[in-house]
Parts: sequence; structure tokens; C-alpha cells
Amino acid sequence: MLSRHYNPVSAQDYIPRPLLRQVQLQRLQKIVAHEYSNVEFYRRRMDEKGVKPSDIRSLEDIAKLPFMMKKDLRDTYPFGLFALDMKQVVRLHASSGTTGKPIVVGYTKEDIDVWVGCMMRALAMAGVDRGDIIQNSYGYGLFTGGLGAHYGVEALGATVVPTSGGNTERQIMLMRDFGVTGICCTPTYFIHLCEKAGQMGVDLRELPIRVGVFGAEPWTEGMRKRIEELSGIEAFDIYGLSEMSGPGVGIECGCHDGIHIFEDHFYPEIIDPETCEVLPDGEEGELVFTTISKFAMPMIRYRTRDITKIIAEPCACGRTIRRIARISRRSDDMFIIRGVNVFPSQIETGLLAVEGALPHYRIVLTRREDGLDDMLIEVEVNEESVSDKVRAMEELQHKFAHSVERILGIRAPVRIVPPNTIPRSEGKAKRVFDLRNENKQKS
Ligand code: DLL
Repeated sequence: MLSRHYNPVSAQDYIPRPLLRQVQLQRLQKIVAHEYSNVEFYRRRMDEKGVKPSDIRSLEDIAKLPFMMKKDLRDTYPFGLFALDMKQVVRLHASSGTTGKPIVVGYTKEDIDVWVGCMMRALAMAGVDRGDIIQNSYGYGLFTGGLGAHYGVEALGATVVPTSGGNTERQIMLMRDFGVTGICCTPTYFIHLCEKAGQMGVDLRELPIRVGVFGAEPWTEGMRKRIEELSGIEAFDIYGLSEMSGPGVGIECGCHDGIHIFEDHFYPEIIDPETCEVLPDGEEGELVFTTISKFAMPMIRYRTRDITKIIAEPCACGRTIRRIARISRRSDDMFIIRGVNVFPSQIETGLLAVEGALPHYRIVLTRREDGLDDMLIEVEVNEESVSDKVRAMEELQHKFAHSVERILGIRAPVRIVPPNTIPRSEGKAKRVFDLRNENKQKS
């Protein structure tokens, strides 16, 4: 008899590595030839480097190819990187980004099938199966999270409840009434859901929900612990980005020790972001991906800005596809305060190490008249930690500041703010409010 979690879609997760490398090379050669013939922008780049598709004879030869970056997508907005005629493109998605024009991605019918296949494998890895009822609270629309998870759940044969984000009270009602067994959303939105449920007198630990597929933003082990305590579910970290297709580039298995990459579709490399040299397995650097089976808009050596490392050691689960370490940082998220490089996730780790902290925090950066930068961290705490004694609150604030200092090496004040002061997010949370240049403009 087949075990409950056996699913034929997952067989590719166990492909012998020599065979995987053969598949990767064949697909890489095909995609590079396709890109060179059909995308003028990239052909010019390859010509400038003096590299031709026929130069790709081994997987290592990928290092000869030029990189692609987010700026290239902006510069060729909207369809300049499409490698096929619009008649073959069945869907567009776009990501808003922080500045200016969005970036646009296009898919053929076959590209969508590959994406759906990856999402099926991802959900299967998280133990989702037929009979499961999955609430999909990723935003539907141009964002890839909603439709990506939606079609994956359906293709797997589980039941999808397409709630999208928002209307949180109704989400909790449906979760309870439908007997939802799993949820897909950002980790911050799930925390919000848990809190709202508490206010409504619903204890998620008593509902059938048992699994969460969380991603689209960096989150920490501390956050996982909070989520699992609050809800009693098992939390899986799913990774992806619009440029690769969307969610489902990789996901954790039940060992929760790194994110398995679907390497038969996304070829990973780690580079030194300064020198652009390829780094050996185990070394931390910038994650670079090549889509080797996507034809409407292939991305070759795309610099993700996400910082991680490849874990080459086999995983205890027995899958042969390799893992990357959890992505807790993006090079874009980094800010410098008094000469020290700071990532929001480091602050999250420091805060959540203290008893009573809630994962609702924000970091406000300002510039003083004398030109020095200040950082203020605001955090909410649980009811048990709130005290009307000023002294007790001051002590707790010091504890937070000390815990953050242990990680960052610099001291910054931490202010405990009243419950619900920090705006809750339905999608990706905004943690850093950099007002340094605003001050300057005013003065
Ligand atoms: O966020 C796709 C997605 C949807 C992934 C739902 C997972 C779940 P973008 O909006 O293009 O696509 O943002 C991609 O989000 O480069 C990372 O910086 C960040 N990111 C995504 N997943 C994770 C994760 C979607 N699990 C960017 N951990 C990526 C950390 C993540 N960061």
C-alpha cells in the first residue's frame, strides 16, 4: 500500500544526481540557444562578452554567461525580455517593487504547467494531500503568490479556499466552519490571523488546521517558534520570486533544515556580490538563478539579491535535490547605522529572544541636526508583560536593547509601544522606516 504522503509528482525530488546534472545541462543549452536567438537585449550582452550558445558544453560553463538584474527588467519594461511572440503568452504577472515601474513576467501554457508542477511538489513536501482543505490567503492578482498557490493546491487534488488577503474576521470564520487543514500566506499575516482569532475567542490549536506554507518575506526561527506556539501547526518556509515564476522555487521538507530547490527547473549559484565570482558550496553570498525550463521569459544568471549559501550535504529526508539556507536577508534590506551593517532580521532575532515580545516591530531611522544617525526600535509585547509600573517597563526595554546589542554590536533604544500600534500587514511586512533623507529635505 502507498503511504499517505506518497505522491508521484515528488519522484523528481529523488532523481540520482548524475542524471539530474545531465537534465540540467541539456535544458541549459536549450534555453541559452533560445534566449540568444530571440532576445536581442541578452544576445548583445553575450556578444559583448564574446560567448556563444555553443560555448556551453558543461554546467560549469554557465560562469561564462553574463548576469541579469532587476534593472534589466525595468530598462526593458514591459516586454523587452520576452523570448516568444505574445500569441504564445497566456499570462502576465507584475511585481510593484519599491521604485518606479513594476517588473513584468510572462508565461506560456507550458511555463505555467512547470510552475504548477513545482507548487504541487512544494505542497506535497509540506505533507499536503488530497482531502486537505487549504486556505489561500496570499494576495490574488498581479502578485504571484495567490494564483501560484491556488493552482498548485488544485493540481494536487486538495481543496483550495481562495480567500486572498484581508477581511481577517471572515477568514477565521471560514477556517473554523470549513475545517481548514492548511494555510498559505505570509508569516506576518498568519501572526495577525492568530491574534484576531484570539480576540474572537477562537483557539487555532483546537481547530483541524495543522500546516502552514509561509513565504514571500524574510522570517526567522524565532518567528517560526511563535507561530507554532500560537497555533499548534507545523510551519514550512517556501521560497520564490516573480522572476523565476513565483512561489515554489523551493521549500523546506519536514526536517526544517534548509530549503530544497527544484533544481531540475532552477539552476542555483552563489556569487560574491562584489567580485561576481562563483563561490563554493557552503559559502554565503548572493543567490543567482537560471530558469532552465521556462520559455516565454527565461532568466539567465539572475541576481536575486537574496543572501544565502548552498548546503551540499545530503538531507536526512533522502531527497537528492540540494538545499539553500533559510533566506533571512536581502542585500537591498541592509541599512548602515553608525558604520554598522544592519539587517532587519537580526533585530527580529534579538527581539524575539526576549520573553513576552510579539513579532510586531518596526525600525525608525532618523538623522540628527549634527548629521548623526539614530535608530529607534518599536516593539509590542504580550498582555502578561504589560505592567503599569514604569520601572518594570523600563527594565524590559533594557532587556530588549541588550538582546539586540548582543547581535548587532551597537546599542539602540527600544521602545515598547501600546498594543496594535504597529500596523498589521496582509502581505509582505514593512519593517524599516528610513526618515533620514526626509529630515534633511526639511532642514
Ligand atoms: O514573493 C513569491 C512568493 C509568493 C514566494 C509566496 C513565496 C510565497 P516577489 O514578490 O517577486 O515574489 O518577491 C520575491 O521575496 O527575492 C525574497 O527576497 C523574498 N522572499 C520570498 N520568499 C521568501 C522566503 C514572491 N521564504 C522576494 N524567505 C525574494 C525570505 C523570501 N524571503
